[in-house]
Amino acid sequence: MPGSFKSAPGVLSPGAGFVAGGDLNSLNTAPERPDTWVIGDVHGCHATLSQLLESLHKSDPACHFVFVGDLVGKGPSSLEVLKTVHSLGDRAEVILGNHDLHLLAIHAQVTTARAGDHLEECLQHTALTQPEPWQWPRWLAQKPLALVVAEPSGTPWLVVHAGLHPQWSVAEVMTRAMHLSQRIRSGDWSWYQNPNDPDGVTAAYLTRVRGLKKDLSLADQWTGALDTCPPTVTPWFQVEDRATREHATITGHWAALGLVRHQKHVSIDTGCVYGGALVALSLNSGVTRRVECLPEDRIVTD
Ligand SMILES: [Mn+2]
Repeated sequence: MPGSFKSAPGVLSPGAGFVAGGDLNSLNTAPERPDTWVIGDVHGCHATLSQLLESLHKSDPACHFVFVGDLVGKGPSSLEVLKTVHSLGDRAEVILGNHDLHLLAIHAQVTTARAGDHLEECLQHTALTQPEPWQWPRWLAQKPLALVVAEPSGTPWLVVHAGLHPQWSVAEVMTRAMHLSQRIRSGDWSWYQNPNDPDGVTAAYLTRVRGLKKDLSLADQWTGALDTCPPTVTPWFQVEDRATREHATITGHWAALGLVRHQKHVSIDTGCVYGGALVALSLNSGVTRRVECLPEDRIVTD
């Protein structure tokens, strides 16, 4: 298919041009080539996602999508989100987030659901549909933890869910992500939440990092906006001499941050499930589309 983008694992060649470091504020125009839209944390907000996809389809019927992770968890309709993204076939790629890993880990019986996960439908679906041909665990477990969106005429984008260890190069990120993926696909979960396992360290940075302490360990307690940053903590993307600072990167995960650009990094989680919005970033033009959270998707407090 035109614009089909399968190549080496973890590398996406969408056939869609983009300007690395494009202007977020520039006006959108009808694309000459199919675009690739990077979509923020969906968190089970199916109604809002459907509206965003419909809007993008309308203006660019052949576009591709990269989901920045956390398709599931918190919101009301995680199973419907998985089904919808799966139905996009090879027009969509998904990066695993911490909540996606949590769902897979519950399914693998290495952890249990927490209050507020709202993953019951997903877990029931697996039990009820065997041996149906499509089951989300097998599909989700194949998804990468890091993706390079390559385009011959531009600088590639690196997409991960949360962020990067400041000392890791792009090559090291991809190697680490690939190694962790192999363990997930083989059903080995002994690394999960294990800081003494190198793959557990990879998962911690790629899917959970926000702030870093001076020794570059995770400052897990801080999840707030930039102006609430404790004096001993630095946001991962602001660490001086970060190995990937010259590389265009996109992440989600950090709802309190909102849509933020720092040098060549763009953060696109605008907290849909908390009543914010779901955002899509165009790799062609750098413009964003946003759909405000629909009432049926708002987080249910329990
Ligand atoms: Mn997350």
